[in-house]
Amino acid sequence: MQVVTSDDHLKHHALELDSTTLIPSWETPTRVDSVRKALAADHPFVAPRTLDESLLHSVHDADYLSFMATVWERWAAEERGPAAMGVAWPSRRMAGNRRPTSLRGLLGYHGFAADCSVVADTWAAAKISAALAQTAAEIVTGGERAAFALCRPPGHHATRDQFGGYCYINNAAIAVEVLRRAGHARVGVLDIDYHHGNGTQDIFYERNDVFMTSIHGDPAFEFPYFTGFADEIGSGAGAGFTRNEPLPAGTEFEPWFAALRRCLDAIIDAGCSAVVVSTGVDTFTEDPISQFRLATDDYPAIGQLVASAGLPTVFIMEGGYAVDELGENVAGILNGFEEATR
Ligand code: Q9C
Ligand code: ZN
Repeated sequence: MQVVTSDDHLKHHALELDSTTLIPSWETPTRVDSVRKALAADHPFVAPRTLDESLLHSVHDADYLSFMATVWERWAAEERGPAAMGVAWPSRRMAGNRRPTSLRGLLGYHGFAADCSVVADTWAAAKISAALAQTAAEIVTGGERAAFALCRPPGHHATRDQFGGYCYINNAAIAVEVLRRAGHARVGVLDIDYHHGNGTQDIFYERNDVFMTSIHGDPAFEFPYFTGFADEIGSGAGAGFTRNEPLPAGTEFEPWFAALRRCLDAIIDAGCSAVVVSTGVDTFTEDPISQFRLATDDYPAIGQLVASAGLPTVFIMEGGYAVDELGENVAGILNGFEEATR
């Protein structure tokens, strides 16, 4: 399977608030090395094509995009330290829909979590990451059965107008738009990252041309805490086109895999003609920030099941922080998929 990858992520390494200390983000540059090492022998690496900026505008609001393009410059001019992040976010019983003018205000307005900051090279890296997703989707619309975008930074937490959860541009949504523009009338999203794909859900919540599914740590205890409950099913034209599978801490492979079957069945039943897999492997038992118990040996079966749907498939890298095993776990999914399609 073609793996779309680039070195342009390397200079992006944000800081995150851990308890009361700013630490280097768990979302590290070394993650890409781990995945490349595990894929190098069996899969060709290809470079990204030029980003089609109109895709960014299909997925994100114009005021968010213009803010993100200039936030680091503004931050550096005000000399506020090594990483730009908010201190206050619109919250319950605040109207929350008026856009402030100051840098501090805008960082809160266009962000939603203190685990995520902007450094000098963040926006450049995020745009390349989006180009990786675009390219993988174009490889699939060009006739390949599947492709993998080794995206970094990840994307599934980024909403139409907010960064958070290590995500700035929603790469999975970019891939969906490429598939839609190429004529796929309805596209499924299978978000298997440990965390709820709140950003992807937000972007497509009122649409019936995208069927969004996510399996994740129950937001009652896990980040992003406020979305991903089973009763979130879409609204307006999109009612019934979102499916959430929140699961308890300590979930093992068997119940997790049963949830995956339900999601894939729902995508097939909805008549989707292509699928985007938000491929997080922070479901791994040894993940340092997550609480599911999948084993390295479990990952090939995930790829096999996804392949059994028979659909053109775009895999997008999301989370996974056990860096030593990250590559092997991703390779398990992709190799399982390929073995089942051979
Ligand atoms: N102390 C993705 O997997 N912050 N994002 C955790 C840990 C939230 C993860 C803080 C994790 C976001 C793409
Ligand atoms: Zn995650």
